[in-house]
Amino acid sequence: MELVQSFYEMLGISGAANLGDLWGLISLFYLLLASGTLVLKKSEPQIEYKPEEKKVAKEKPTPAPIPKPAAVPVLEEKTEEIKEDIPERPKVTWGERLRKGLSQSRSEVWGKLGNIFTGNALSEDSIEEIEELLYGADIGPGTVAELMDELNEKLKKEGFGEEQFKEFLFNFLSSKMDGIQKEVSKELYNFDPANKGETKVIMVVGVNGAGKTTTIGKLATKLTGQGAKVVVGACDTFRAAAVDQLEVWCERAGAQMVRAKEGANPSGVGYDALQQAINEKADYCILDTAGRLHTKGNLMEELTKSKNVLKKLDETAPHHTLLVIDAITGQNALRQAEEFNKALELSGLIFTKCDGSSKAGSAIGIVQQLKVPITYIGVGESVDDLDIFNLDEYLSALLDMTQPA
Ligand SMILES: Nc1nc2c(ncn2[C@@H]2O[C@H](COP(=O)(O)OP(=O)(O)OP(=O)(O)O)[C@@H](O)[C@H]2O)c(=O)[nH]1
Ligand SMILES: [Mg+2]
Repeated sequence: MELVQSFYEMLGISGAANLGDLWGLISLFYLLLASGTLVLKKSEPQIEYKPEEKKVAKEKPTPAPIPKPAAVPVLEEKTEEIKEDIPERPKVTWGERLRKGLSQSRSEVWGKLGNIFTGNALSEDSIEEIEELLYGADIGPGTVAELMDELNEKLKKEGFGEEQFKEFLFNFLSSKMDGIQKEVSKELYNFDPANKGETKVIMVVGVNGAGKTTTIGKLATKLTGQGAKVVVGACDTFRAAAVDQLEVWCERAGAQMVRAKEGANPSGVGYDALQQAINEKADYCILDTAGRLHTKGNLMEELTKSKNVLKKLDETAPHHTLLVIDAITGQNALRQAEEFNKALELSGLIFTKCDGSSKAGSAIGIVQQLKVPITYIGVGESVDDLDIFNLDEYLSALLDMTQPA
């Protein structure tokens, strides 16, 4: 109180100080103190942004939480589910390739034959149409005459429609080839490991461009795929490109290739290839010969010589002499086959390009005439477009029937 009174005197205020004045003064003091603190706080510098702190935070990211072990099986289950959902690309089967390949032959001849049957009795004109189509199908005039005789008998029967006609054709054509087709040696397409190292020689012949080299490439691939060791002789010494083409196929197939020594003749290459195959205990020795016209006597003689020279190394060689025929050749194919057979005693035929516009009938005619079976059939240029010739499969694809069980 005395302090208040002396404060009054200092300021020249008259009158005695009381308790209210004291409290008023204390309140004023606190008010001044509070506002002073506020002013001081406002004038304080702001805390600066420290980039270092941020950098540190960037370099050391918060580690990802360790997954709980319990979550692992759940993840695996999910993966399996996804795998199951992805559809596998369907593989084109041989049967499908064959049917597709023969589609032109079907639409141009064999399908047309079926369409003639409408359910009613056939007119004379329709029967003539059938005969004409068959002549055009290259099955040979003798076979057509025989077929027509049998067909005329069948036509007299009630209810002989398209289905019965197809069945009749199937049985007729099959009976012409069946016995001969049974003679195909299995070793041509089935490598038997029990015969490992017993070199089988396959000599491949034919006119120019028939498909010999391509077929050899496909065949070598089939055999090496079964674990066989294959040596291929490049006996086409006329064209350098022929050797290059064969080399590409051999590399793909994993087969060895023997090429000509300088100045060597084709029979020399065949001899060298067989020698190498025997030395290396190869399972197959396949010889690719140069294409030639069956009418060129000297070239046909050269083939006979090439075949005979192999006997110096193995008197049973060649074990198979296969003629490659371009299916589109038609009736001329029979002439070719006859000449090659005369010179070489063919053991088998290979029909190539059956995916083209062939009438497909020449195959039937040649087998019947020469009594030589078809071993392989080619329906395209890719490696999978060659397979064993199966008569039932071939005829049902040609006639668009389901294959008999
Ligand atoms: N569409 C089709 N083409 C084929 C088939 N087989 C072979 N070819 C093709 O026919 C052509 C001739 O085939 P090559 O294998 O060179 O015939 P080649 O008999 O060795 O010929 P040369 O050695 O000249 O006598 C090539 O373009 C092959 O791709 C087949 O089955 N279908
Ligand atoms: Mg060739």
